[in-house]
Amino acid sequence: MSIREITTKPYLDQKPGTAGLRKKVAVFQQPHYLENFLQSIFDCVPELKGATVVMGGDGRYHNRDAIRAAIGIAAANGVARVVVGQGGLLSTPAAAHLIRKLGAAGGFLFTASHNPAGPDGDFGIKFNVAGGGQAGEGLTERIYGASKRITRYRSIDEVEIDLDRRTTQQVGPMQVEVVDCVEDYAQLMQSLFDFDRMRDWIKRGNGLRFDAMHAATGPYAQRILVEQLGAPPAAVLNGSPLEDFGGGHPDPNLVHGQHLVELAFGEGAPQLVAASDGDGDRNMILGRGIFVSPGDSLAILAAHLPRLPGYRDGLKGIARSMPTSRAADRVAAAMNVPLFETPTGWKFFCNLLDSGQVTICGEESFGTSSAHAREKDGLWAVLAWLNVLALTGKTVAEIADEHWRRHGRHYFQRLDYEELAGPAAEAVMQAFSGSLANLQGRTLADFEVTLADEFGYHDRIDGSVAVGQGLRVVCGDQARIVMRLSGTGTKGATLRVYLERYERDPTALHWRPEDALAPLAAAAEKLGRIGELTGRRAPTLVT
Ligand code: VG1
Ligand code: CO
Repeated sequence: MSIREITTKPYLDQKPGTAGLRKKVAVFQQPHYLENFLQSIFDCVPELKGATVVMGGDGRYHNRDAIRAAIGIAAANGVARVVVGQGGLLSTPAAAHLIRKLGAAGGFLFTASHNPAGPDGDFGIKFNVAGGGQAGEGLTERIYGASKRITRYRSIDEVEIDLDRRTTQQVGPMQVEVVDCVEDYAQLMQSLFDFDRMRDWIKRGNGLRFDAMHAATGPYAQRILVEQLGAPPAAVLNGSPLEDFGGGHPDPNLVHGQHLVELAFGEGAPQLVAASDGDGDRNMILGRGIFVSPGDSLAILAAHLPRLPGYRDGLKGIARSMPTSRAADRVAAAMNVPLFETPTGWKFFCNLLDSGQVTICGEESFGTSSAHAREKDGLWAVLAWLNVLALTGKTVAEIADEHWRRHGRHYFQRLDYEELAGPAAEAVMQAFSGSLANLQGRTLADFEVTLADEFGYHDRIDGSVAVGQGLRVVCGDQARIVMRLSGTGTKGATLRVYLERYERDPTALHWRPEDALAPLAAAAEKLGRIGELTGRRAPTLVT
């Protein structure tokens, strides 16, 4: 193996967003673009040398080429062993688990999550550190800094690797082990949930449908739901991973998962209808005639978790991202465990998980997971729900209803204004921010404003501070409006407006969220002057 030093010039746009670096495929295909970023990681993380590194992706277009390039760069940078999922596939949670299980020094996850794929779609890379969690803010900044100064990268001449054969191959002194992408993950799930009980539940004829959206979770769902839990093969929809995700948009929400909503609300609906996203870290949960909002899902799972095998010791604490509904706060209070509020992005949960302070975490963006991994985990959430259904013998609607009657209901909606011109999106943030100063004590849509500020986070474990993490108007426990700009888009700017309203009167538990939240939507529009500044009369996406 001959190592080459290849001269390169920096690209100045390799700043990772909320979760990794995401760009159009064409951007990643520019000469040395991917190599520059990978080498910048190696330059900032010397621990990778002589260690094990995990690699895999969500199977999208450019995945195999990227893995080959990464193997070459890893070999030239002195990595001892690369462990890669067969076919180049690993869901994000499975990769996080492998990193942890193998004691790897890190992992490269080739994914742009739920963003569409194909030659005209998006590509991306997440770098996860030892332990399995995403690189934190500090390291991410250093990598970005290195990418702006890079002048050379190291690679080897030819990488000849068969990604489809489960064997150990040699690339110079480096070992490349191609592993079954599901096995370790499936074992982990078996250690957390009551598979016998879930099998019985399915055997008794309770219907289940899981949509893998032609992305990473297909093989996982096939092995776990069909082969291990005995669900009929038809229970898994779109189970074969495709490079373009079948032309779809693997974002499990009310818009891109509308066919699932129709299924759940239609005649003879299955008891549980679910989906995950491109890289398998998000989840959507529906039952007969009901959609479970992600904030409710977090709260309900937290309340039930101690009854599931992997969590019998009880909960240490619950964490949620700031915009996520405060339904989990009620459960934490009732269970007498701490509740942590962090900025958007899973990386902010990792220190809390590592230090054993929380057991379950969630985000409103269809992300839920527990201390079993350092990433959100779509299939985990589906199995947790399945286990709760099997354990209680109740329906999803009954479980949600009981929860609301006990804790009250947090109506929640997120309004996304996508592909805005950057300055227009900034102008809305400015307008909203400008209105915060004199809001306190005033009445907003019938609620009294108790706090209006910009959210910042002080991580007590590593002392880091994250500022500018979203603008919020809080009306006590009653209501909230939050505004922030997305950090995952690849086209223009996306403005996210989050609305939340709490009701505990038994007669107010079954409103339509859009009706319950209409006054807050109007208030947000007014404070941010959204229509005037963006020319948009309505959001592009409501979830
Ligand atoms: C979005 C979500 C955030 C999530 C992130 C990555 O970020 O809001 O909650 O952690 O995507 O999820 P943003 O900055 O666009 O709002 V994934 O499934 O893309 O890894
Ligand atoms: Co994802």
